[in-house]
Amino acid sequence: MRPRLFALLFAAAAAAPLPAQERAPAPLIVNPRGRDVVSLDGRWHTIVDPYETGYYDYRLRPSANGWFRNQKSKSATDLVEYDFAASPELAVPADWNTQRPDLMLYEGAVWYQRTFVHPLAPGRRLFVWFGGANYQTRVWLNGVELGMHEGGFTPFDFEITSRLRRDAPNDLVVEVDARRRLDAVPMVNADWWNYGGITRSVLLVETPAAFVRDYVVQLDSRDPRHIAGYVQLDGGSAGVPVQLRIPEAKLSMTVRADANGRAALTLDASKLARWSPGSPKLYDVQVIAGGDTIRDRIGFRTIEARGHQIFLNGKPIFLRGIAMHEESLGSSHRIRDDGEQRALFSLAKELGANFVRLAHYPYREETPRLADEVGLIVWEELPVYWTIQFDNPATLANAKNQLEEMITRDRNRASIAFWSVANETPRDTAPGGGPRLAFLRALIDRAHALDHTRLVTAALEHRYADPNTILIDDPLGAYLDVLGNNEYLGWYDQPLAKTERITWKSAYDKPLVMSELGGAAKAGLHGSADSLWTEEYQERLYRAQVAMLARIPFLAGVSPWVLKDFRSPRRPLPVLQDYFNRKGLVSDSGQKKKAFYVLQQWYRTLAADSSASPATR
Ligand code: GCB
Repeated sequence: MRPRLFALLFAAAAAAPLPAQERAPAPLIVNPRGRDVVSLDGRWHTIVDPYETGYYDYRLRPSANGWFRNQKSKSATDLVEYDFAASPELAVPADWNTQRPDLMLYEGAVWYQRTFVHPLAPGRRLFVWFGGANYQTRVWLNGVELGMHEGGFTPFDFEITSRLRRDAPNDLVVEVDARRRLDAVPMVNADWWNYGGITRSVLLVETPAAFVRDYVVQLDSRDPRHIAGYVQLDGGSAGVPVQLRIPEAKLSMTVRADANGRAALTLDASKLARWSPGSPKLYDVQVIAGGDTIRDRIGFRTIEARGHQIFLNGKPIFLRGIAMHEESLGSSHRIRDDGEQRALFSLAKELGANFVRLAHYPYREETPRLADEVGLIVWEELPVYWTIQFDNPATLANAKNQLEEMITRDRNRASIAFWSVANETPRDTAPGGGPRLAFLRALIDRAHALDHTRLVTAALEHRYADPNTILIDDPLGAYLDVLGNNEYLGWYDQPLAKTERITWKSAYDKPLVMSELGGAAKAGLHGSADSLWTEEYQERLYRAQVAMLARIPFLAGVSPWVLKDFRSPRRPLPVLQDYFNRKGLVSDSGQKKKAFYVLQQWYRTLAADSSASPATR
């Protein structure tokens, strides 16, 4: 009887509409670390829940003893079948997969629990902010659901002012479900490890009653002698004076917020030094409103696409790039701190890069800040990868939400030049377009509406017009500012000798970034330059690619695939792969392969030459 009842309830729950509180959270608090915050990082109690026992207990019969309430048995007959306090701990922020061998391939639900004490003075507000948790996250405070978030790589927050116990420990319970789903973004199939868990920091953010929720302080793309932007206040803030200060440049302005708490900013920027990879100048910026002060470090630069060139601060630039995953050198886990990300950026710099493609999803919030600091131009990407449900409105709403969170989070970062809306999404079968084109156009429009100071791109696929001609004519190209294209001549697309005779053509007068190219090699495997998997073959492939790329007249940059070997469940070949994609220029432990030096040599030559395109020399 019971199992049957449970099955019925299970089916009912699966079909039930989402209750009201399961909306996406309110607009983000931008730059939470710009004010004093309390970190909730550390060891959290966890329960692995493959059958979603905790969730169905909540949704179907939200009993007094449900997991979300973190209850203890109150009497000898009070049945409580879980115990957070006695359950093992996991580190936050970190993926769970690499913390315990039994979790390496786990993709279900894990419940996290911790307590905190936070005395909050009357009139102050408190938020709990998550830097990112993969993939679906549900949060309860003191037994009350705060909400749910979908998407593994972008931040979200909940206000907890009225739910907080001011003088007693508060119970924070979080369910993270890493299951891949057909309607999700990304979908079920991807070439990287599906790292689950609270992979990024959790913060308590305390604010005054009226506070700075969001702000944009960027050069006006139409008139870069000025800063144009706005400050958005939250909480009864009409008429509140809002001040923007850049002390080093002796710049300051004050304006009053309108009835919606919004204050438009314009400020003379003619004396500000421009940010560039060679001179990554950042200014201390303060936004002050009522009792709230936010500090940031912001760089100022322009980025444009004209004809087939990209211009940084009005000068043509060739992007000497490298693509990467957010995975650490050495231990190969989801990157947890600045040090691990810096190690990847240092390698990119050693290669001679001025550009990084942060594939295939938004990285930690701190990462574009590091790129600002070290001087790397960034391509940031949404995980709209391969095939997703382009005809599903809920999938589009989800992708749009992730796009909005990414752009809202990062649009004050000078390093970010490109918003990429997709990677290798196959064309619609109808020549004029179909659901895929409509879906991606909606994302492009949204990106342009949210930010007119950056270029929108996507990594496209090409086709052969004839055996000697590759044509970039994906209908999506018409809507992009810059074309990305992935090609694997010499690897998936054989033979390598083809690179000598191929001519590249484009249907668009737009810059092209070759967003992927490459081939695999097992570090330390030496042999014939005709045999796949040897360092010598990969080296030969890079030489042939460089020779071909240098002949593409509309090429504005490259980001070969990939900086470091990375974990992927799609790569099982024993000895050669062992569940790693081996297209890295360095191995997972950081050992440089021969091809690294080929690319480094090319980048040195390019850096020494000021002309913007290799094809013009
Ligand atoms: C691609 C994908 C990338 C893969 C790569 C590969 O085209 O964009 O995510 O990892 O190919 O190695 O096959």
